[in-house]
Amino acid sequence: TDLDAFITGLPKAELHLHIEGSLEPELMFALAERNGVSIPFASVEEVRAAYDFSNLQDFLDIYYAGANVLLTRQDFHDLASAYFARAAADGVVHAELMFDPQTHTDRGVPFSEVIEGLLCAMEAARAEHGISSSLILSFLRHLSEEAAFATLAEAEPWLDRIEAVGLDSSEVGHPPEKFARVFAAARDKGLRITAHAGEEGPPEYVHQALDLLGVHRIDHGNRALEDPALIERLVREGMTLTVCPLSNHKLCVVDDLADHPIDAMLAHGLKATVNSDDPAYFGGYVADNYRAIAMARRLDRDALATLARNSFTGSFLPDEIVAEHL
Ligand code: ES4
Ligand code: ZN
Repeated sequence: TDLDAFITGLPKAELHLHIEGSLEPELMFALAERNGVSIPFASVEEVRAAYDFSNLQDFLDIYYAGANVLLTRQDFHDLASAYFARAAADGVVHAELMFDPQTHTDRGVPFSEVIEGLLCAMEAARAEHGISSSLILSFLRHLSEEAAFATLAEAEPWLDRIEAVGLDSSEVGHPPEKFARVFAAARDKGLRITAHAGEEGPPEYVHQALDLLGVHRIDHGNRALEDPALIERLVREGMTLTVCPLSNHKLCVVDDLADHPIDAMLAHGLKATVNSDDPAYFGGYVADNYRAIAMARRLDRDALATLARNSFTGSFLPDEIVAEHL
């Protein structure tokens, strides 16, 4: 349709994408076989049927189980290559990939295998698809501060190839304040900062991400809308929110996509963006997210263009490169 073509044709940056969340069931089976790893599913259909979540933790349990098939640098390369091919077809020209090293190092997979596989695919994506990309190392917030410090130390040899650090996994009960010191250390190393906040957690966690982590953007941020003073602050600071409509629906952050607050965010003057989060698990890549939210909220082309523009201004690209994309 015309709308599909318009959305695909809009140059977009993807700012909120967990590369482990782009593991499609078909690749999960192929890697399970290649690596001799058993998975708790008999078929691709059975995997897809299990993707029926009522909250974030339901999803995370399955997402971490799926990641068990990833063992070698070739696996991480193949995973990211598949994502880039799909993103290119959607009109993504720049992608900032989150990866969860602890999900792999805790299973005995060396940090080097994870990151070298991803970096190899990123280089190929530039050559094959003209997509630029960078890496965001995300700490798992259900694990300890000490474990996050150990992960930052392991990343040391690759810090010139890591753009930012992030914070993901189970939000409630693991507030940003738990990681204030490790994020200060990351900032001292010149890394940029992002954190999931206000997905399931309260507005207070968004305040903490700003005050205690020094974030340059907020992943999700939906629940900031419950706090008028916080909205005003996010607008004043020009803070980008990386919103993920299909994720929000699948994880019951919103009951119905028709009630999604994306246009309310834009109306407040918030710098909202549209992203896929974990596309293999939530039923679509970035263009699917634009399409779904455009239909559900009757967004016009101006609004879609604003969302796409925000994805560049909210990126960690240098200002002069951002300007080339506007
Ligand atoms: C995630 Cl949707 C979401 N929220 C928090 N942590 C995550 N890790 C992967 N996807
Ligand atoms: Zn996320």
